[in-house]
Parts: sequence; C-alpha cells; structure tokens
Amino acid sequence: MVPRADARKNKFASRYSGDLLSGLCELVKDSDLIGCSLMSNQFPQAIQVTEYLRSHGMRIPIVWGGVQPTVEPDECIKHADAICLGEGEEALVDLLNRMKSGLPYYDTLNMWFNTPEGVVRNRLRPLITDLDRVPPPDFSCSGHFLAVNNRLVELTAQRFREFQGERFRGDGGSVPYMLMTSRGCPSSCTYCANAVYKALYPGERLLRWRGESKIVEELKAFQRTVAPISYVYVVDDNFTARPKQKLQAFCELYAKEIGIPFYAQVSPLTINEAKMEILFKSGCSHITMGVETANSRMAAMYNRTKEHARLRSALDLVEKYRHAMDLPPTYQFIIDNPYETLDEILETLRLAVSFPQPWHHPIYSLMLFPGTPLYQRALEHGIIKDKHAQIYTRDWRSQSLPFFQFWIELYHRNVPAFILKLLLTPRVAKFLCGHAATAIWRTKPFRRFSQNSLLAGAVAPNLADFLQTVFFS
Ligand code: B12
Ligand code: SF4
Repeated sequence: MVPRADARKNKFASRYSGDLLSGLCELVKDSDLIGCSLMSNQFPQAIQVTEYLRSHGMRIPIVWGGVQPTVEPDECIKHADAICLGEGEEALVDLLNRMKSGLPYYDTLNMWFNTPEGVVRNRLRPLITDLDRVPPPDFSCSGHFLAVNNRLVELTAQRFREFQGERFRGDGGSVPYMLMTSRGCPSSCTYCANAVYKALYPGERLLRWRGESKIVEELKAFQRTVAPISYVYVVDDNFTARPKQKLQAFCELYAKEIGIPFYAQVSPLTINEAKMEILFKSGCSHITMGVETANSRMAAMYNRTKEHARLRSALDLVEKYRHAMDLPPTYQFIIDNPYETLDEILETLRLAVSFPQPWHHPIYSLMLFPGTPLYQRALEHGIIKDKHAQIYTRDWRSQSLPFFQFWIELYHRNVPAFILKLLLTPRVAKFLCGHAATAIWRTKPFRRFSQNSLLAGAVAPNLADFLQTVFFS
C-alpha cells in the first residue's frame, strides 16, 4: 500500500506530510515485509517514505518494485533493502515463501538485495506466458488503506465509490474502472518503457493477452463486490495489437456480458477498418491514438517510421468513425524534444490544428524516462544534467519554450484555427520564440495564463473530465 499525495498541489514535486508518514509507520510496524511500487516520477516520494520509516526505527525489510526499479535498478538499490525487476507476481510470492520458511532468499530471481557482502543481482525469470495464471486484482478492501486528508483510512466499498483519487472520483453510486486486458506492445518507441522491457527480455514475447472470460469475470466480480461500473478505461498500451479474431472474441463477449461503454488506446500500426467495426459495434465510445510527431526525422528518432508511414491513412480511418464516439477522438502529440528543430515542432503543431474542433489532444513535452534509448542518447550528449529536475519531478506538460506553453493553452481553449496557424508561421514563431518575446511570455500575466492547464483540477467524475485529467493534469 502506498499513500497518495495531494494531487491538487504540484504533484510531481509533492511530498508526504509528517502526519501521513507517522500514520504509515504505525500501520506497518508489525509487518514482515514492506513493499513499495513506483514509477520514475514517484522516485523522490519512495525515497522519502523509505527514509522516514528507517529514521523512525523501522527494521523491517523494504522492497521496491515497479517501472522505476526495473528501468533504473542501480539508482534504486541505493535506497531499498531489495528491489524487484520486471514482473513481480512470481518473484514476490517466491521471496515471501522463502522468508516464511526461514530459507535463504538472496538468490530469488528478479530480485536484487543489499547484503552485508554488497549488492546481489539475480537474473530475471521468464515472463509469465499465460496471463490467466495471474489472479485478478484484490478488491476485497480488507487490509487496504487510503490516504484521505493526510490520514490513512481503511478502504471500504463505500469509500471506493466516493474515492477522491489522483485521477478518479466516483459519483457515490458507480465508479470508472481501469482495466488491463494485455501486457506489452508490438512497437518499441525510443522514449517508452517498452523499449527497456524488450531489452531486458530478449527473445521473449512481451505482448500477451488475457483470456476474454477472465476479463469478464474480473469486471463482474468488481460490480458484485464493490460498485456498478460507469465506464471502462482499457489502459492497455495497444488494445488493437491483438489479431482481428482475438479482438472480435473479446469484444463480442464484452458486449454480451458487460455492455458498459469503454475507452481504448490504439496505434496507427494496429488499426484497420475491420478492427474499427468490431470496436464500435461492441460499445467502444472513445479512442486515443498516439500521433506523436508529424515529422519524418523525429519519427525515425522515435523508432516510429512504420507508424509514420501509416499515419495519414490511420488518421483518415479514425476520422471516419468520429461520429461513433461519445467524444471526439484523442490524438497524442510530443514536441520539445531537445533534438527537434523549430520547423519540426511547427510541422507537428500544424497537424494538431488540422482536425475538427474541439481539440482535446494532449501535446506533451518529451520526457526522457530513464533506461530508454532516447534517454541514453541524451545522457551521452550531456543533455541530462539534473535528473531530479529534468526527470523525476518534471511535469510532462511543461514546455521548455514559454511560447509553446502559451500556444498550447490557446489550443486547449479552442481559439480559432486561423489565429493558431498564424502563430505557427515560421517567421512569427521564430520571433515569438526569440529572447525578446520570451522575456514577455515570462511576465506574470502570460505565465499565469500559460500555466492554467498545469493547475487544472485533478479528479475525474466523467469521461470528459477523465480525459482532461489523464492527459492534461
Ligand atoms: C495504467 C497506467 C497508468 C494509469 C494508472 C497508473 C497506476 N498508478 O495504476 C494512469 C492513466 C493513471 C497512468 C498515469 C501515468 N503514467 Co502510466 N501507465 C499505465 C500502464 C499502461 C499500465 C500500468 C500497469 O498497471 N501495469 C500492469 C502492472 C501489473 O504492471 P506494473 O505496474 O509494471 O507492475 C508489475 C511489476 O512492475 C512489479 N511490481 C510493481 N510494483 C511492485 C511492488 C513490489 C513490492 C514488487 C515486489 C513488484 C512490483 O510487479 C507487477 C506485476 O508484474 C503503464 C505501461 C505498462 N504497460 O505497464 C504506464 C506507465 C507505467 N505509465 C507511465 C507514465 C509516464 C505515466 C504518467 C507519468 C504519464 C501520463 N501521461 O499520464 C502518469 C503518472 C501517474 C502518477 N501517478 O504520477 C510510464 C512510466 C515510465 C516510467 N519510467 O516511470 C509507463 C511505463 C508507460 C510507458 N510506456 O512508458 N498510467
Ligand atoms: S506504441 Fe505506445 S506503448 Fe507501444 S512502444 Fe510506442 S509509446 Fe510505447
């Protein structure tokens, strides 16, 4: 169990309060093992929690797992007693069984240990081939705690329904549900954790699907024990990566047994007319597609040349189904790559304004997450100087050039396209990115305006708010 910080404050730089941490200390004091799950942007908080527990006399082993220990193990093992790389289900059970039986455990696969003789680094066990062997999430609520107003309170079905989480808020009667029906992605973009996972598991099949009946069972069990589901967010990296027959089998069963509108993420490489028909016949009501860049040199740098070649036809296909969606489709863009020229950025932004309004499309500032090929390149080129500021606590919506921050805010306010396009003409944009104009953008009123979306609320009672909070908050 990991307590949450208040998402309404600057969440990437936020720290847990003393009250919350002392409550945590009290809660875990009789445990045999303390586990902590973290992404890269939770690294500072994980250090804070671990150091707090230690400095308050906690001698229980603390093990970290998740994306961050997987992509940056050498950094993480400096702070935890042990870390888990890659998939954790089998590793954690193995470790606990050995500890329980009093057996030596420093050779547990996937785990690294800090020992009196130094760090023991064990190899990885193979990926789980049959995801149906993984038990469904534990929604019993029993023994689960939640941070509410700096206090840890026991989770109940009622609290679940009202959960004021970082991303979601139930309406008190039903809840939005995040579902994973697969693991992995066929692509290997150079800024994405999947590229690191592919390197960690050479020759293994990263992309795996759960059986459709298990997924339906999970949804039904949740509805039975916790709350009715208002909307299903399929958070798979690439929902349409499954072959057409598999997609059809899942969607048909889902429509018959569950029938709740759902959202899914797709890629230009994995959609076609037949798959779109299947999706929209089975209750899919919204899709997101990663466009990332309109520029072919950037696409090559991102290892997305194949996606780029299919981009135009994929966009036409998604646009064809716009009428079938509850909200217009969402396209994701990335700019602010340190290797990108102004003209290349402008090309991408011009594509972003080419779609019908309203524009819900997030335009991210490229994050150089540890371990990825693009991160390694930037590290070698001396671009990463301060990991704390540039990675762990950085907001992926904060563009390094204030003009783009300002432009994106105008874009999200659906300012008429001709104004946005005018600002993107090379001469105008060059001037607006120059020193003189930058000084103006940095003045208080402009800064406040540009940062508006950065400070937006962070709880999501419905689909529109969910998209707003997932992509912009
Ligand atoms: C669902 C999801 C979300 C959801 C929910 C996140 C959540 N906290 O549950 C939402 C939409 C909210 C989200 C938000 C973000 N996400 Co996200 N998200 C994912 C996604 C698609 C699946 C995560 C998941 O549940 N996986 C399934 C579980 C089973 O896998 P797992 O978490 O890795 O856990 C396994 C092991 O790591 C290990 N393990 C994990 N914890 C522990 C703990 C212990 C003690 C042990 C022993 C083992 C262990 O065992 C688990 C089972 O095998 C991943 C991509 C992916 N395919 O994993 C990205 C991913 C985790 N997200 C990412 C990012 C960047 C973000 C955001 C920063 C960006 C954004 N645009 O929103 C935000 C940050 C949110 C925050 N809290 O600050 C990156 C993280 C990169 C990094 N280096 O940290 C990922 C990897 C995407 C990517 N392709 O790069 N995300
Ligand atoms: S398509 Fe998306 S999930 Fe797949 S590797 Fe690229 S960025 Fe990652």
